[in-house]
Amino acid sequence: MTSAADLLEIATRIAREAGELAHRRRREGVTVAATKSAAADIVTAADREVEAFIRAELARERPDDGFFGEESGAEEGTSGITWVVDPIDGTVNYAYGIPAWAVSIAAVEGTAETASWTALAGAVFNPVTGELFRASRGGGAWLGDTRLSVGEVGPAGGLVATGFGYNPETHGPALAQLSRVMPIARDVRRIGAASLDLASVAAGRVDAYYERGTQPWDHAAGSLLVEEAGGIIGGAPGGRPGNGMVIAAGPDFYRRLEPLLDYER
Ligand code: LIP
Repeated sequence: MTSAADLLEIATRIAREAGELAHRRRREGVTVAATKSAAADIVTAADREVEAFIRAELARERPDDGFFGEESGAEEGTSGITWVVDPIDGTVNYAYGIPAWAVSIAAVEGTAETASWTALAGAVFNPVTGELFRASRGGGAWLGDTRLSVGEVGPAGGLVATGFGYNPETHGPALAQLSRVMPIARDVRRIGAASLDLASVAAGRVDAYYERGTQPWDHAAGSLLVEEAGGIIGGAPGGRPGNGMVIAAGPDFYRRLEPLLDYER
């Protein structure tokens, strides 16, 4: 049985190498290879190349594990461990040259597709800033030598990060929801990469993050960062972030934020 620390070592090495590859490709120019759910929902050639690199590295190091990636889909393994991968989270930022995108790699126990999983190790690497956030279950969340912990929210309210998916039908309800959150918010941020939103909660750079419609590859690694930094992760279904809503905050602010959000409890 491999320890969470061993899985984390693999995740961090591959995240770093994959991030450097994505960063090199960014400097050479961005090629939009396809669109997905909407014209704004793009896939670049680098998304595909970087995911193929990560998949090949994992297959070499951990041939019995499953894989679940944003660009190339799922493959069952036999070990009970699945790697949940977003090669470039924040692809729109990547395409525009906004330095907020990251490689997100998590090792989870269970089947990621059904959201019935427990993350054991996670790495989120932003190659532009050089920051590599990492966590293993029971081993804490870290940025370099600094152990991360969620922030304390003062009387000015919490700094709240959120996101809006690509489906225009969800935008009206999302804005209505945001207007309910504003009274408890110091201000609102839209960072544009769910993994970095979650890393920011873990690091106390924002006090909360919520978004509807994120996928396991967007939040698997970041959710573990938040939990290991003393925060709460919630949403549907069953309190685990699924395809519905992901909510992340320190315990006190979570209790204030969660009742304001619309999702199937
Ligand atoms: C994106 C997220 C972003 C969210 C988008 C999308 P991608 O991931 O991180 O925060 O609002 O809907 O899922 O597609 O860039 O990997």
